[in-house]
Amino acid sequence: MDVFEKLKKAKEKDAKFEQILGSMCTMPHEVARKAYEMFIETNLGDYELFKGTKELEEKAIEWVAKLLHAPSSYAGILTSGGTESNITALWIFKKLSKKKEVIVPKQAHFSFEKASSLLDLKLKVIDCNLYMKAKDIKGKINRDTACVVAIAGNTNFGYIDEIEEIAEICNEENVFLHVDAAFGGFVAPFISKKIFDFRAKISSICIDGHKMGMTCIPCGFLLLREKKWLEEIKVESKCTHTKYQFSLLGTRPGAAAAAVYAIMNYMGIEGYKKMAMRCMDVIWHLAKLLDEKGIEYFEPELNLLAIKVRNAREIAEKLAKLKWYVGVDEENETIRIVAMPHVTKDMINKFVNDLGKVIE
Ligand code: 0PR
Repeated sequence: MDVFEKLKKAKEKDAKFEQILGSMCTMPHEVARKAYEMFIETNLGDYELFKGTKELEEKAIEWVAKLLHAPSSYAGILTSGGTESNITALWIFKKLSKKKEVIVPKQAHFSFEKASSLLDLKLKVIDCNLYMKAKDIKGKINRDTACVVAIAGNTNFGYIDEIEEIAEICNEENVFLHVDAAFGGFVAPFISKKIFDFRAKISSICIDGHKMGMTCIPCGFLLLREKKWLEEIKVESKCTHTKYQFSLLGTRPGAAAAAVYAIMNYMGIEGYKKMAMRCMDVIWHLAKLLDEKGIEYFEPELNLLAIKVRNAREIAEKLAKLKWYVGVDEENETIRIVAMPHVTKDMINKFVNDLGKVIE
């Protein structure tokens, strides 16, 4: 068999985006795909060889820095996504503070467990309800605290923590605050009045291009309030043209930088705003249909809606048999729908109809 025939056969086994309702990824935009292909061979690990690609990376970082109101002292890193960004933030703050405890809300993404294991950090998990409020961390910061993590768009509910208020506390207590906006970063600025970025007294923030940024996987950004903090992870890259690296990964896809640069320029703020509003329209449509059927859910804040069910795992498996792939949260007994750009009202209509049959 021709190898491309084999590839086709493999792809046939993959779920199609017309069936995927619980993912935070989406079909990359045509413009991003084209740019990715053009830069497929470039390596930002040796950026002295790829000066043009490096410029695109810098411009893409500038774009998100502006979106998130970074001060002029900022530095940014293009990463492979939320996991790498979160690990890198904690790596830097562990080194700067020389402390080993990190405060995270109960809803924090499991990438913080990876960071804790890799960096030998102790996670102090705040048992907060749905999202983290300022009062939840009162009295929790102590001499061992390196950093606090807050979330703008948590994985389970899409809720935004009380970041402005939490930032005030962290500032008073002199501890770093990292904001995980991997999911919410490309939606909240356009549809929410909440301040979760550098306008609050945060230390760092991550935002993912391969989620609501509509670019190709892998793409995330980590922004730091102070450029000098990058020195903590500076490594001499001895055998390349490039003298220093400031990232966890060595070889890094320049194609990711080109793709995200291209799509940001193509969409512009207005384009992302329109898309975020369209996604919210789909999520409100879902809420209306669930109301009509008397199915309970957690009120959505962003384009993510958690439906209350009796046995989340079982329901998700039944839905998968009908070729609907949703997120599963066994702890809260919910199934998660994320209205990513590929999700249409038509898909939602059919899905709610099938959901009704499954939970009967
Ligand atoms: N921070 C938050 C708030 C997240 O929701 C996620 C991923 C991450 C960090 C980590 O990002 P990367 O996976 O890019 O490193 N949240 C989703 C999850 O794990 C990602 C996802 C994507 C899930 C596609 C399913 C799927 O099909 O639940």
